[in-house]
Amino acid sequence: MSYRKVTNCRICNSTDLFPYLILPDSPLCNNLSDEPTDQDRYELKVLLCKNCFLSQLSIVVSPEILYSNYAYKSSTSQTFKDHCYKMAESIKSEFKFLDHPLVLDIASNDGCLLREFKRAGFNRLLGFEPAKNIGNYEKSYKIDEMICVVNDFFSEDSAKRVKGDVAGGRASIITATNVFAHVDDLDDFLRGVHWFLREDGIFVVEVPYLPNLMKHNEFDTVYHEHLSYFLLKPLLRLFEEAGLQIFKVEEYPIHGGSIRLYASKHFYQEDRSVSDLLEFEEVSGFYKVDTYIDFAVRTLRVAADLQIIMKFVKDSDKKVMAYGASAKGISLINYLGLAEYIHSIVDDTPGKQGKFTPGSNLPIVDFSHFEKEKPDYILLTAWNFASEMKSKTAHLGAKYILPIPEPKII
Ligand code: JHZ
Repeated sequence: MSYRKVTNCRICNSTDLFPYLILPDSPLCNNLSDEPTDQDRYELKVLLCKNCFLSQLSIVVSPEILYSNYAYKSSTSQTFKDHCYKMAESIKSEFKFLDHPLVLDIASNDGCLLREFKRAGFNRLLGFEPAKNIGNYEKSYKIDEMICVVNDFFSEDSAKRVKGDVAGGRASIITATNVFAHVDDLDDFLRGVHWFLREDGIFVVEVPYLPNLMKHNEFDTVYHEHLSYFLLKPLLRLFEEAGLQIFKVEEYPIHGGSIRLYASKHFYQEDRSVSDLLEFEEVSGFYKVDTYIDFAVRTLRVAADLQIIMKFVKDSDKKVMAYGASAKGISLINYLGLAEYIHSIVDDTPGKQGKFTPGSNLPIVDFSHFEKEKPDYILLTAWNFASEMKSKTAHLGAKYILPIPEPKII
C-alpha cells in the first residue's frame, strides 16, 4: 500500500483536524479488474480543519497508483460535453482575448474540454494528462493538429519543462475542471499555474462545492481521489498566498453542484459574487463544527433508508441493474454493501465494459444488457446524469431508484 497519513491541513498547516465523516475502509473505486478479485482497502475519513475550514481526507494515496491508468472518460456524457462547450463560449464572449490565445487544460482527460474550446473557435490548445490509457499519446503530444497533450502530472516542475517546448508562450486561459480536489500539493500546483499564466490571463477552476455535497447528502462522492472538499473561504486564502486573486465565482449544477472560480494575477476587479458567497457560507454555518456533525448523522439515515429500499426490492424478487459505473456509484455500493441486491452495472464507456467493480466484483456490461435482462428497477448510480440516463432507458419500462438526496423509487 502506498499512501501517506494527513497530519496537517493542506492549506493552513494547522494540526487541529477533526474527523466528522467516517466511511468504511474501501478499495480504490476506479481500480476496475479483469476478473473478480480481492483488493486492498484504504481508510476513508474526512477531517475538518478547525482553523481554515478545509475538509480533507485523512490519507493520500499515491497519485501514480490512482491516475497512471484511469478508467474515467469525461466525454461519455453529452450533458458534460454541453457544459464544456458553454464554458468555452462564455469565456470567449466575456474575456475577448486577441492574438490566438493559448488555452491550457490541466488534467485534460480524453480532450473533452479542449475539443469544445476548439469548437468555440480557439486554435492553440494544450493539455496535461498523466493517464497513459486516454487520448492518443503515441503521437508525441498530438491528439489532432491543434490539440497537444503532455503526458504528465501538472506541477511547477512539469510546467517549466514544457512552456518553451510545445506551448510557445504563456497561456491566456488555464482551466482545471474536476482536478483541484484531487491534488495534494496545491501550493506546487498553483506555482505552476502562476508561471504559465499571462499577466492578463485567467485561471478557471471548477470543483464540487461542499455546501452542495452536504445539502444533497452526496456522501458517495467521498472517495480516495477526492482529497479536499472545498468552501470558498479556504480557497481565497490559498490563492492569495500563491499570488492569485479569485475575482469571480459562479455556481453550476454539474457533478452534484460545483463552483467555478475565476482567478488572475490581480488583473481583474473583484466581483460581488465573491463576498456574496462568503457571506452565504458564514450565515449557513459552514464555519461551525456542528454543521458537519449534523451532516454525518444525516448520512447514516440516508444510508439506512437506501439499504431498506434495496432489500425490499430484492425480497420482492425483482431484478435491479445499476446504470453508471461511476466512481461514486462503485463507492456507494461498497459503503452500504449493496452488491448482493444488484445484478450488474451498465456503463457506456467501452473501456469499463467487461471489467469488475473493485470490492463488490459486479460485472460492468454494455447497454444491450438492459434489453436482454429486462430489469424491473434501475439504480441510478450516476444520479448527476439522471435525466440523460432516464431518457436513454425510458423504453425499458423499468422503475428507477434514486439514491440521494433522499433515497426513493420514481
Ligand atoms: P460521473 C468522476 O466521478 C471522476 P464519477 C472524478 N474523480 C471526479 O472528480 C468526478 O467525476 C467529478 C457513465 N455514463 O461522470 C459514464 C453512461 O454509461 O458521474 C461514467 O462511467 N451513460 C474525476 O465517475 C458514469 O456513467 C451515460 O449516458 O462519479 C458517470 O460518472 C452517462 C451520462 C454516463 O463521474
